Order: sequence, then structure tokens, then C-alpha cells
Amino acid sequence: LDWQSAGEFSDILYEKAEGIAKLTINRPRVRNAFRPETVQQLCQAFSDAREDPAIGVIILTGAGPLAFCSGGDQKVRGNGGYVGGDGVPRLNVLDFQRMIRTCPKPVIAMVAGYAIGGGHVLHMLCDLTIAADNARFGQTGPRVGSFDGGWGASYMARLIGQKRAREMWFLCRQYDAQQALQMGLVNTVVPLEELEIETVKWCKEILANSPIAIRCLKAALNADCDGQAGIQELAGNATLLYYMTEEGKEGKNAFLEKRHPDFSKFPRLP
Ligand code: 2NE
Repeated sequence: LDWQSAGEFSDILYEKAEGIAKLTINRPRVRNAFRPETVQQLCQAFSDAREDPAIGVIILTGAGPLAFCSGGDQKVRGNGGYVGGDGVPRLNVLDFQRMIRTCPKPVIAMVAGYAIGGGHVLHMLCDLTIAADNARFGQTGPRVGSFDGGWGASYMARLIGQKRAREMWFLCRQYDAQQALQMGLVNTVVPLEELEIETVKWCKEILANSPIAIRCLKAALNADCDGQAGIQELAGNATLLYYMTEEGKEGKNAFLEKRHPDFSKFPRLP
């Protein structure tokens, strides 16, 4: 694809092409570990991709063949979070997790090399994961003095089962791409040199399908795990669709025309 830059950032690359937005964590010297600024920039670009009606699918990836993301940058970890240039400790990757989860557009993790720690959680939260054959997956929290007890634990168990999730967190082992495929952590494994070609192919297949059907399905699949927040997301789609009906418009029009609404012409379906 002919990727066009969609914004200049210090820690990420942000590009668009043919209905696809691509966010690349660009800190390969530290295996694409994120610091607060990295996450702020990811949130900014992601928000742009969500708002852009020309974009239908978002790819999240890491620069270079060695890593997707190695989680929080341990060199800037302070008391109470990761410390950015402003001196304030943050765990703002949790905000980015929620953005991925609630985005009505599919988000695809394109993983070459390590997806480790908080980077592993990010790939899990993406709707699909396309892995290169050199990909390696794992959690490190209990080894480095951290953990993610949110989606990082509970959604992992939904993906790979309780026994495997406990194994992954308690032992902090690494798993190769084929093991990840067998566990249901990733959708497919391809040779490294075909990673982007294959990911774009999946994006284009999604783009050919109905955007409203896809956004409702994403919300429905989330709702099964996400409690009241999941129901809110699913119900928001019902409101969106209702606004598109003549029945919904009658209520608004009556208010604006200062008259009583006439819903009598709309059927009470069984
Ligand atoms: C990723 C991994 C397995 C790669 O190993 P390898 O052998 O390929 O590379 P190496 O030599 O370990 O790393 C290369 C450079 O990247 C830095 C390293 O320190 C090294 O730099 P120098 O020391 O040579 O200057 N680097 C790698 N990962 C980093 C990181 N996360 N922060 C800062 N620098 C990093 C191996 O590097 C590894 O295991 N990395 C650590 C993974 C990790 O523990 N991540 C944090 C988990 S906790 C978390 O992410 C989190 C959470 O649990 C809850 C909320 C938010 C975040």
C-alpha cells in the first residue's frame, strides 16, 4: 500500500492508505516499550482514526522485526506509574486499552517479534492478531513487579482458558507463534516477510463487509465480557439504528415542530 503520513509524532508513526489506518510504536531500541508520551500519541492518532469516516480498519504494530511491544518502559517506571517529561506518574496505557476495546472499527494487531508484558495485553485486546513466524508472546509482570488484573487477566482467560491464563501469568514463560496459534491467542501465523501483505489482505476483506454489521458484532462480542460498559456500547448501536428510522425521526420532528408526535402509523411488531 501507498502509506501516507497522517501526523508527525516522536514515539509513533501514523499512516493511512485505502481505508486503513496504521499506528506503529516506533521505539525499536527498547523493543517498542511505551512511555507515557508514547501512549498519549497512540491515543491521539487512534482517536483520529476512529473519527475519520474514510477509515474502516486500524492496524496496531511495532517498528522493526524484533518487537511488537515490550510493555511499559521500565527505565521510566516510578512510584505509582510510568513517569513522562512532566514528572507525573501514569498508567495511561489503560486508557488506550479502553479505546481499542470500544472502537466500533476493527483493530488488528500485526505482531513481529516480542509481544510481552503490557505489549502482550495490547495485542490481546485487538480484535484480531496476525503473527509473524518470529513472534513471541508472554507476560512478565510477576517477574518485574507488575501485573494487569483487568482485561489482561480476565480477557486472557476468555481467550485461552483459565488454566492457560494462570500458567501464562504465574510462570512468565514465552510462547512462540505456533504455540500461540494453538492456544487461540492469534488468528494466523505467516512468514515475517509476508506479515503486512497478509494483514492488509485481512483488512480489505473486512472493508468489503457491512460496517454496521461489524460494529454491532464487535459490541455484542464485547458485551458478553464487559458488564454494564459492554451493554452501554451495544445499546449505543441500537440508538444509532433507531435514529435512522422514520419512527425515531417522528419524535424529533414533532418536538422541533412543537406538535404532539404521531406514532400511530408505526407497527407494534410481534
Ligand atoms: C522484550 C524482551 C524479551 C527482548 O529481549 P532481547 O534479548 O531481544 O532484548 P534486550 O537486550 O532485553 O532489550 C534490548 C533493549 O531494550 C530494552 C532493554 O533494556 C535493552 O536496552 P539496554 O539495556 O541494552 O539499553 N528494553 C526491552 N524491554 C524494555 C522495557 N519494557 N522497558 C525498558 N527497556 C526495555 C526483553 O527485553 C524483556 O523481557 N523486556 C522487558 C519486558 C517487561 O518486563 N515489560 C514490562 C512488563 S509490565 C507492563 O508492561 C505493564 C503492566 O504490567 C501493567 C500496566 C502497564 C504496563
